[in-house]
Amino acid sequence: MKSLGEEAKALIQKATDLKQLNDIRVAFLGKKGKLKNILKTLGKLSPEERKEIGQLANKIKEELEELLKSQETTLKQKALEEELRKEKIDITLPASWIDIGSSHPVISTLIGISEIFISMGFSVAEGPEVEKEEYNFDMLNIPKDHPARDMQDTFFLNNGDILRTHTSPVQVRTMLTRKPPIAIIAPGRVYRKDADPTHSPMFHQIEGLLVDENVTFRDLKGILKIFLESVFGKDVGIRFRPSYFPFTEPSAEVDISCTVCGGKGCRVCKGTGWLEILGCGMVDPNVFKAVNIDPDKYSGFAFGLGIERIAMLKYRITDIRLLFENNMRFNHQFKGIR
Ligand code: 2NL
Repeated sequence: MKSLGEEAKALIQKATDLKQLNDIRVAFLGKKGKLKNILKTLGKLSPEERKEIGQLANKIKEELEELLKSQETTLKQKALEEELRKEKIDITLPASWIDIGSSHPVISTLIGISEIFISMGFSVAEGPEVEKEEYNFDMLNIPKDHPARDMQDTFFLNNGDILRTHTSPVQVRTMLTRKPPIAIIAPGRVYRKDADPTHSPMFHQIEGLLVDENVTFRDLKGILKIFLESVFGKDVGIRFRPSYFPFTEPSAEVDISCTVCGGKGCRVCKGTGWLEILGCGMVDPNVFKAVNIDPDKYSGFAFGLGIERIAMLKYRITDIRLLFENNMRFNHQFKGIR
């Protein structure tokens, strides 16, 4: 019985997993195990011998159970450590990239400008990009032989319609369907046959129109001053230069002091200290007549500006084509901007 005990102890210590340990338990201490088999032969012994052997058997049984238990604890601990080692997560590995989109610089500029005019009471008007020559040219006092209509400047469709060359037709449509007072801005895409570092065949414009009784050039100057100072800062220089547009009389072009050199003269302003930023004027009476608004009762001002030009100044972009290539290395630089 003693040698049986030693044999069992040796096996328990050599066991490498919990199943082996359980097999040993069954083989030695089970109902049909080796220890029980010996105890079954005790019938032939005297009561004293039986007592002594019985006590020995109990002692061996207790020792084995204790050993089994401690070996079981050791093996369970080892198994856990092995599991933890295998399942270890390397938290220094870079996380998978979640690509979140963002507003395009042209669109954030367009929204920013729109909000300034909305804050002054203008509402946003929209219209089709495929237009009638009537709305895009005729009603704006642009003569049939005007060079702007030329095939070289305007995209013509086979049915005689065109892609709008400015957003003015939106204001024409508004004046045809609504009575003054009118205070609208018309932001959107426009199209001209032009392509170089500062011209794109598709670009964005915002035009504004205000029509009411007694609207003056002073109202125009005041609105544009508020607008330009809120985009370029309170200290921006502003000047109005006489100009010509078929749809306004008088007309002016508006310059701001150069945003790069502050007016000293640099490459961006070509040494002049000024940047041309928008065109404007008082709505020509011929335009009012074309849309059935009485020019003796009403007056109005209008203005137009290119969004890309403003965005390029704001973000110091020197080639307009970067705005439309949709190279993600370019676009990603505008993340977090509005
Ligand atoms: C520019 C100049 C301008 C207008 C647009 C306009 C519209 C109507 C009537 C009268 Cl319906 N005028 N629009 C007026 C003056 C200038 O745009 O340089 N745009 C980029």
